[in-house]
Amino acid sequence: MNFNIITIFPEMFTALASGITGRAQKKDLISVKCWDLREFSDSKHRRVDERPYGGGPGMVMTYAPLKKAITAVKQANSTPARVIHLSPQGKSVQQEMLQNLVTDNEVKNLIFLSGRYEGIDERLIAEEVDEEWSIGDYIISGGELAAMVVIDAITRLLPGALGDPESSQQDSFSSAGLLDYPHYTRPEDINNLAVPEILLSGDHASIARWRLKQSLGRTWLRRPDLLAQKNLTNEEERILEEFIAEIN
Ligand code: 9WO
Repeated sequence: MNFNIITIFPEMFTALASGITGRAQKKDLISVKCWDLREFSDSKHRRVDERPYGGGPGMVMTYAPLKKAITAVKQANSTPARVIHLSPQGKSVQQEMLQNLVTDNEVKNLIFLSGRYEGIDERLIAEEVDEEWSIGDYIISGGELAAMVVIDAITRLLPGALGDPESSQQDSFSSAGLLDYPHYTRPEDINNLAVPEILLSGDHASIARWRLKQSLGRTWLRRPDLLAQKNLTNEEERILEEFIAEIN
């Protein structure tokens, strides 16, 4: 997957050199290319913003540099690119849509527009943006961090990006659509808080069932909205009922 980011803060994306996204870049599973929007400005002072029509506070990112940058990125890629604007007005990013993007294998080049100031001239969005994505209902200072969140989430889904021990199938929201079960490691005694006995038993089938019960139970308690979207098997229903019966 090729990630292109159009931004006035390209240096922020050095964060992706760490961890799984860093390793994926070294393995050539992904590329991360930042395009400094100011380099596409025709003005002497490399301006990319102007005051809003209609007045009000702040500045708006102008059409021309963004249009030139998008054209340059598309020319640099041999196959079609999808232009994605990170914005609170977008559709909310979900694990399933990212999984479909990777599985369908249709788009290999993504262009993320990371807005700053008060936002982007609406005509650029109308003419050039294919999709608007939101990572959640909060305002941050610009689209860069949102782009990095999405890049990280997509990268984890690419075959070979995770080492065996990290296998993504067990994550929260993996194919199962359930929250994760609780984890324990050494030491066995911490302030008299016990490790659940079953985890010390060596009985792998029972451990797997206990973990599923915890996942179902925590999702029921904390994210009933997620559970409502799922069709539980009869066995899962039984295990969840057990969890509920065991509360107090
Ligand atoms: C500011 C604002 C003020 C009052 C009412 C609504 C408002 N929306 C915004 C706004 O969206 N500001 C943006 C800040 C302008 C472009 C960059 N910014 C941004 C992107 N903030 N948060 C995001 C973002 C992107 C993706 N997912 C979540 C948040």
